[in-house]
Amino acid sequence: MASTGIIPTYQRFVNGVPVPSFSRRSFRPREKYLILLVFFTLGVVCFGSFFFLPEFRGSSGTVNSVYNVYKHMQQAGPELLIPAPPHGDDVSEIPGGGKLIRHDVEGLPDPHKIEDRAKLLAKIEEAEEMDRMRNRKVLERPIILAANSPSVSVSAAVKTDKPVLEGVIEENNIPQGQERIVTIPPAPSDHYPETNGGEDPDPTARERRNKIKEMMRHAWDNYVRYAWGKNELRPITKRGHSASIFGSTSLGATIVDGLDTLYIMGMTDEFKQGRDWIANNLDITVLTTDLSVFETNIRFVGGLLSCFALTGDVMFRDKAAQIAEKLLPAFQTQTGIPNSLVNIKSGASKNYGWASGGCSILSEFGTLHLEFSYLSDVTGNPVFRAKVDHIRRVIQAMDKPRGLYPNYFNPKTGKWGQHHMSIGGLGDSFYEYLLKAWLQSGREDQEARQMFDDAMHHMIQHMLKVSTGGLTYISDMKFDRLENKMDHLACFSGGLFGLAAQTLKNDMSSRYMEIADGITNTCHESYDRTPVKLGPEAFRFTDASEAKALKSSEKYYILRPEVIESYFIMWRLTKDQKYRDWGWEAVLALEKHCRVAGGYTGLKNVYLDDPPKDDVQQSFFLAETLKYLYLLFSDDSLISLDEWVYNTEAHPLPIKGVNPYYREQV
Ligand code: DMJ
Repeated sequence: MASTGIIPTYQRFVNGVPVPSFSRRSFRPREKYLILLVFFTLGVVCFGSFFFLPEFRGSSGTVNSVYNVYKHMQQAGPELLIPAPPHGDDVSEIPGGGKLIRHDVEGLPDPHKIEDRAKLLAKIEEAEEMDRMRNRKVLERPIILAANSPSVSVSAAVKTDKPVLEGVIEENNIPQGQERIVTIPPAPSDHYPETNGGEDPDPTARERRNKIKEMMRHAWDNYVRYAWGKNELRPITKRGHSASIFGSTSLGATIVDGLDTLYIMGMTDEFKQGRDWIANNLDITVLTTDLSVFETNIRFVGGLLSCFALTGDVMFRDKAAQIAEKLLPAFQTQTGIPNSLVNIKSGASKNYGWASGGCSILSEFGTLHLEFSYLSDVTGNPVFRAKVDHIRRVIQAMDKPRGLYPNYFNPKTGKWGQHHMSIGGLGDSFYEYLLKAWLQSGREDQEARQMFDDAMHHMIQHMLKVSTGGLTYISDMKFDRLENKMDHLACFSGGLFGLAAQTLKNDMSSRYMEIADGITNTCHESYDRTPVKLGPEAFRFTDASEAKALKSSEKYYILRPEVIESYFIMWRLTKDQKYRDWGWEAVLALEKHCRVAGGYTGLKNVYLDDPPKDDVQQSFFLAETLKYLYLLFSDDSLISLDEWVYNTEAHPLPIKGVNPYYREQV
């Protein structure tokens, strides 16, 4: 008799006769449903438990959790179901250093237990490292062991817990007194070490440095008060301002650009305030507008990477990577040379129409190398370095008119545009990044140094001039014609030649130093020959006039840093007091003519006693001008030139192999 109850009996009947269960071939539909239900419930419980494991619990909700679980399962691969058998004498790296050996002999420790132990050890090490980070003062020098043994090679660096300097120094490799050292890993914390030191023994220098810190406070506080989150401040009308280079959106450019200056000056509260704004608000992925690849790279990517290096806070690194990824579509051109502008939403990119019929610009595509290389090293993602290496290959393979690099390159045809050459606007930082790529690489990127020396050789031959009054300058060149003018932008080259002279002693170095001294002097003259003692945007050399602007469109000063940058570098290299004196003249002039109640403004005509003001506090005033002034009056240990290289926006990036703050992914 068939069961009529609600609960099934699982007894089958054939013609009313009970059939023994062992002879059954299949289940009844109700039984099948029940078994399926049991398996389904078990599956849900097992899978769901992943989400409650503390390791997988995401801080930002379900989507993260699902993604984390998915990632972990992906990583686990087949071992998720079948544990991998012990496999020979398997040696694996333990995160944080050391080696783990798994044996394949029965009775020896279970490999999974060893792995657990390794994970535990790694966690302990991580916790200890965080403790060390909390207790360490930033920019503290690593422990240095005297280089007694002349036989230790630079590449045979010893990895230890502590940064150690040892070994021989070779010309053209690591500078005197420097060696390869262990890098400090990124830290997930926001417990920043304080910036200490850098105080000069000279009391006047200390006093002046304090004054510059006060200027930074004035610039920053007013930005916070009147333009917080906007790109820049209008210090007279006391509101936000956005130059076209930032698109129309508020991206907090002043925060990102000025943040490492706050850090270096030890303005901890302000730094924290800026850091939190970046963490919570900076998101360029929502933009629908065009951004300048160059400006976004040097100010945003460079600024964030500098803060990452200084603090170890991975938030900065991740934001930098997120932004740089959004720039990558600009590289999708026939030659791989990026366009100037990229639309963040669509990925479409283009060049400026005025740039020799839609060319890419040398100083723009040539000023990505430092940030992109470093980004690859700290993220472990090779895509960024591949892009700039490709640019290098394309440019290097090109024929160069008289050995010079024109300012324009057509990314579609692979040909140069108009043959205009300059170490000022449109060319400048391309040359800067050749020298600095070599420095940043710990002097391993010999190709970059060679390209720099070749370019300078031809520039000296064709474009370097000395005026009737004895002023050294580098003119622009348009096809065969020299234009006897120098941009304010070109004044950084005083420091650049100095750095080139000092970092490699060869047959060019003394000539480089003469030029460095000459150009920095000329740029100072361009300041000194104005009533306000701040220099014009460009100055010319004629029979009647030297180092003065002649066109009204060249007479403005927009708080630019380049002249002061050269004072700073030349001071560090030569210790000639005149560079500090000139820097102080600039401070007095800035205070007298550019400081207003709401911050600092540019001037429209430096040849007037009381020039009209432009009402813009440029973000590079905080990033560069004030930073270089502060460092000019600090001692050499603060952001040492032996350990750091400044990107073109004055954001210091660590030198590979000699600076423990390099923090590459290992
Ligand atoms: C800065 O944004 C950078 O230095 C860039 O290389 C050109 N100059 C401006 C400031 O003058």
